[in-house]
Amino acid sequence: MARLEYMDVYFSVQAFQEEDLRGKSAVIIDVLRAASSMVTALNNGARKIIPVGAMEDAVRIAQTMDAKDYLLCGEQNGNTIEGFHLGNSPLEYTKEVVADKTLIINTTNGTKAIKKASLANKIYVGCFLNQQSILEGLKEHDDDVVLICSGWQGKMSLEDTLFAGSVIYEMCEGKLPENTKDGVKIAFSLYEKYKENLEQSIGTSDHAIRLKELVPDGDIPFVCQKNKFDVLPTMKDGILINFNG
Ligand code: 3SL
Repeated sequence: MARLEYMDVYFSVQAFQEEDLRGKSAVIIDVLRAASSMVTALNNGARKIIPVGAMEDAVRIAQTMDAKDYLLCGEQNGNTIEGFHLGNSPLEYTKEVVADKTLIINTTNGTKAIKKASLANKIYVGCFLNQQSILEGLKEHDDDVVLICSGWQGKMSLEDTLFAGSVIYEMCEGKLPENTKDGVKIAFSLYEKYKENLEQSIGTSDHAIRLKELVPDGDIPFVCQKNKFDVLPTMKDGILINFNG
């Protein structure tokens, strides 16, 4: 069982070094929207996901595969990348589109956080949609845990911090012990403040405002749903699979 006093929260991809994660378990959080899209895709039958840190890597990996087996996915500045099959809205990742496919995904912050976490013992991908599966996964081992908020280009983001806070809140049943790290206290306190109005507060976050002109209206309410999918995206040899699948 992961213990709260050894847990920490990093608030952006740039807030940690690869070495910080050695021997620990990491939960990569990107509520808007990479984690939400990956969790939805795995729930809807995607065979596996290959997260990449750069567009060229996505194209290079695709060239080694049969065209019928993969989809190139992701975003650049919130928009679908030219020549890619799917953007980064979880609403695009339906059964009809993703079942049995390998998804090669490149996003601005989320996939970079996953790649940077490569020294961690275990790497999970989490968001509100699979919160309960993350909590169950963290009960399975004694590793120290870091919750990594992808944020936006080095800045913290409200929605990722709220999810980190929500995980912490559930782990301590709403009563945070004093002997926790600053990051844990910050995320917990923020969640306590906004927990009754999650969708509204995320809907007015910097990231949501930035996305307003670019993405379907349904993205925000969709990503705010808790425990919609029993999916535990787990990295194995550079590939994300559903550990619960
Ligand atoms: O930064 C990311 O990884 C994306 O999830 C950002 S966006 O919401 O698709 O713009």
